[in-house]
This record gives sequence, structure tokens and C-alpha cells, in this order.
Amino acid sequence: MNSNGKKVVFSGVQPTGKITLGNYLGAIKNWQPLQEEYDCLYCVVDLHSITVAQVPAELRKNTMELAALYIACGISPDKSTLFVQSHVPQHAELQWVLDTITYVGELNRMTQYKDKARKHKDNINMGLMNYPVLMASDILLYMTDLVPVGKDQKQHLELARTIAQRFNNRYSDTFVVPEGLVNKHGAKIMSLQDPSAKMSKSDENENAVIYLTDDSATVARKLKRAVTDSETEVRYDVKNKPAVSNLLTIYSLCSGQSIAAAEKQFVGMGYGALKEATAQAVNQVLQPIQAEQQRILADKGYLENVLKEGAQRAESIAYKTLSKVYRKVGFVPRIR
Ligand code: ATP
Ligand code: LTN
Repeated sequence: MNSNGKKVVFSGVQPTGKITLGNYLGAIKNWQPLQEEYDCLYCVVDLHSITVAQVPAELRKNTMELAALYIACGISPDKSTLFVQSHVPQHAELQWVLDTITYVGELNRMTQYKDKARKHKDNINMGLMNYPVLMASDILLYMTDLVPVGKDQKQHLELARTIAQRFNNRYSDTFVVPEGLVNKHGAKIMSLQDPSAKMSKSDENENAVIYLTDDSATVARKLKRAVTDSETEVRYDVKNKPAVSNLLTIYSLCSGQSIAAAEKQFVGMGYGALKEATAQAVNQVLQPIQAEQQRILADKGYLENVLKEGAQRAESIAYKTLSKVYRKVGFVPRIR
């Protein structure tokens, strides 16, 4: 909780390339409504992104594009604190302290680490392993109550809770123990080509993923080529019809209709009709976001100013938390 008695929300996405419909439906889409009730901080987590090799010029571009995308998705810089992680040095500083109360065994067990280590055998760096501790630091620095994320981040969030509790037990009550906020539907949008795998930025098969920057013809083509299940009935049944259930989830979230209403709408119609309607619904969501993102990117001064003010606001909170942590750990305060 913050000093006004409002609950605090924190979340972030890595600027690692093209943002997917999975990132949007599973995470970013849910951020906007939270702004009305909570004190929200939304961060472009660039420090996390370099755990996998990045091209510096592209990382800079992706960072600005992602910040513009947050605003285009309804994050208001007047209501929320929007900033870039590397602009606030306390994230990395707190991570160091938290590292000393996190066990190697805990990090070794993380599914994302194991997946990424398998995918990037030539670059299993310490940062990749330490990734969840940096994420815990992001969250704990702001006394965060709620963390809206997709299902794949639940394990990291559980570790952040463990770290918070461990610090509190060892040094006295300091951190808020955060809760995850995971969607009932859409928390895991699946690949269009393999409904057993999550839709992922880093998928090598372009047809498996809808990017937020895809134009309407591309969206329609990818959905037309999406794999389906046996039989022809449009029915939500994740176990027996995973591909169609994934399309129904996307359709429902983009059209605003419930899954039950969508099932009714497609009675007696085949998969082709569902794919077409889904393409239309997705395009109706994407087009205004794309236009708004371009408009924001065209005004570099505006975006830079938003990020400057966001970093100042974030740092003033982060500074206080870090000072408290340093004091509790036993570091001698610096005299200024
Ligand atoms: P990568 O695939 O390269 O690991 P990513 O697509 O998982 O990247 P992140 O920046 O790690 O992207 O995730 C940003 C947010 O999007 C997180 O909250 C994550 O839970 C959510 N997310 C990612 N993929 C999906 C998905 N397929 N369905 C729902 N939410 C998702
Ligand atoms: N690991 C997250 C990104 C992330 C994050 C955070 C999410 C970094 N720090 C703090 C919520 C809160 C991911 O989505 N891959």
C-alpha cells in the first residue's frame, strides 16, 4: 500500500522484440482498468531483456516502441507511473541484497530458466538465472500489493513472495508480500500452430504468433492457417479441442462476448466462420492501438518527457525503500 492508502500495482514487459497478442490479452490489456482504483506502476523491463542477447540499436528502438504501446493500450501517464527499468538504479541495487537471501537451488528449479537455458545453450549467463530475483526486486521496491501477469509468471511471483517473507523474517517487517492477478481466460494464449505451446515472442514460426503490429491481411492469413481440431463443431473444450478453444478465447476477449455467447453464435457453422470472425475482432482491437502507437512515436519529445517524469516518480519511492533495506541489513548510512 502507498501513503494515500491505495493498493499498489506493478507490472512489466520485456522490450525483446515484437509484442504478441498473447502479451496483450494475458497482461497489458488488464492494466488499463486497474488505473482507476489502484496506484499503478508500469515498467519497460530492459534490464531483464539483456539476459538474452540483444542488438543495442534494436533494444533502444524496442524500448521506446513498447513505452508508446503502453500508452496506446490505455495506460495514462497522468494516472500511472510509466517508466524504463534501467532509469531507476535501485532495481539492480536491491537485487544484490535479495540475491544474498535467495538460494541457487531455488533459481535452478525455475521453469523459465530451464526453458531459456535449453534454447540458448551458448549463453547460459548468470543474469538468466538471476532473472527472477530482479523481478522480485521490481515488485518489492514499490511495496506492491498486486501483480497482473500471465500464467507463465506465477512461479516467479511465488518466489518473490518467498523472498519478501524471508527478508521480513530475517530483518523485521519491511516488504509487502505481493499477490498475483491472473486472468481467468486468456492467461495463456496458445500458439496458432501448436495449441500445446504458449504463443511466444521468440517462436521461430511466424504463423504461430499474431504480433500487435500485424496488418489486417496478415492477421486474417495467420488465423486462416491456424491449426484446428478433429470434428467440425465450435465448442469450448480445452482438453479435447485445444486449438478451437484457443480461437474461441481470442475471439471472446477481442469481441467482448462471453465464450458461451460465442459458442451459440457459431452453432451449425464450421471452423472457417470462427476464424473469419476472430480475424475481424482481432483487427478491430489492433488497428486503433497501431494508429495511436504511431502517433505517440511521432512525438519523441512527449514520450521522452513521460519517461523522464515516470522515472522521477518511481525513483523517489525506490530510494526510500532501498534506504530502509540498507539500514536493516546493517550498512552505515551515507552522510550527504
Ligand atoms: P518470450 O516468449 O521471449 O519469453 P514473452 O512473450 O513471454 O517472451 P514477456 O515480456 O516475458 O514476453 O511477458 C510479458 C507478459 O506477457 C507477462 O505478463 C506474461 O505472463 C504475458 N504473456 C506472455 N505470453 C503470453 C501468452 N501466450 N498468453 C498470455 N500471457 C502471456
Ligand atoms: N518476467 C516478466 C516481466 C517482468 C515483470 C516484472 C512482470 C519483469 N519484472 C515485475 C511483473 C512484475 C515476464 O513477463 N516475463
